[in-house]
Amino acid sequence: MDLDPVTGPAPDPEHGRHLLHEMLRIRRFEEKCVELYSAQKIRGFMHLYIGEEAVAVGVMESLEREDAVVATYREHGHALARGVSAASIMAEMFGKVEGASRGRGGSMHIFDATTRFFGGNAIVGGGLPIAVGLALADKMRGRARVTCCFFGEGAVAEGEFHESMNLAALWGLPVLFVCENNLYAMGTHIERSEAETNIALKASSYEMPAWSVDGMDVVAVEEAARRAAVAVRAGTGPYFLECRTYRFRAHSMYDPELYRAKEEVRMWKQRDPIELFTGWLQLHGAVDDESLRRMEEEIAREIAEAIAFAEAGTPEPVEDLTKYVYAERAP
Ligand SMILES: Cc1ncc(C[n+]2csc(CCOP(=O)(O)OP(=O)(O)O)c2C)c(N)n1
Repeated sequence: MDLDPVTGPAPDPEHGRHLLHEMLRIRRFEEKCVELYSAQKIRGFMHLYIGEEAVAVGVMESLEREDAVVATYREHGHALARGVSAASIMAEMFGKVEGASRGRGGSMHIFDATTRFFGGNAIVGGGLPIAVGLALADKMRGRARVTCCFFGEGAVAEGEFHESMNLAALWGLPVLFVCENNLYAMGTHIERSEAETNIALKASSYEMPAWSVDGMDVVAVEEAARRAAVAVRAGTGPYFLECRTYRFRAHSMYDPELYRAKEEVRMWKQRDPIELFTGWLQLHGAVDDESLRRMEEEIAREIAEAIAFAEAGTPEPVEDLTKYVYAERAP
């Protein structure tokens, strides 16, 4: 199956600026995270989403408040685009009680029930059965909701992927599967791990509509995701979207990146989703230097406030270490 020929209408200028703003927020937030990591304010593992912003931002536009989102350990972008506050994400990474997961999960385990953001999951493929379970609950209770599940192409090698595809299709569950195919699972190129590298084709063998889309083009992603979400909400069962993208940074903060050529990275950076979209908006007169400057200022302010909030927070007390391991008794 080839790239789905998405030819949707161009977004109106205001919507276009919103999409750009969201992508820039993620980019600038994570660039700041790199500094904070080097300063040891953020500890533990950290995986950046830089280069892949168009996927989370485009897909999130197709979702409603009542829908659920399940992501991976590379989820700062998904959380921000879903509406989890930058402050609670930053406080989480600082290990503070005020963080989304009380500072217990760190970068990889951001949860926020109010925005129905169900992780943040360190286990490759681990979010898939969770999403299927959430969708099963919606189906059993007759709620017309979508559960959107993001995962990398590395998850396709997991048994959980196949079990989840099978049950979602067999039971007609309302899941929007979004595979973020950035070609590499840590240092392993997809061609070294998959006999069939066409992921949408694999998914379609489970009897669900499956399409590939240019994951560097936020307009194309949004258009494809809207179509998918409408179908899922209408009760036709699961839908699969493969977004072809690329991470510009290393897998995590501890990766010397010896497995890919600098030239390949350079080539992909020419398709930077933010630069592509900014150029497109400029071409259509939707942004100019002044509006871009204001957008950057606004984002910088939001991030500075998030850092101040995280700095001022309280470290999770050691006495509480065993708390929440099991659910507290219901009142
Ligand atoms: C079940 C499991 N196996 C192995 C790992 C180690 N691991 C962490 S990230 C990763 C690669 C996953 O790649 P992909 O799913 O493509 O996501 P990406 O990092 O590219 O976003 C692996 C193998 C893990 N976390 N969980």
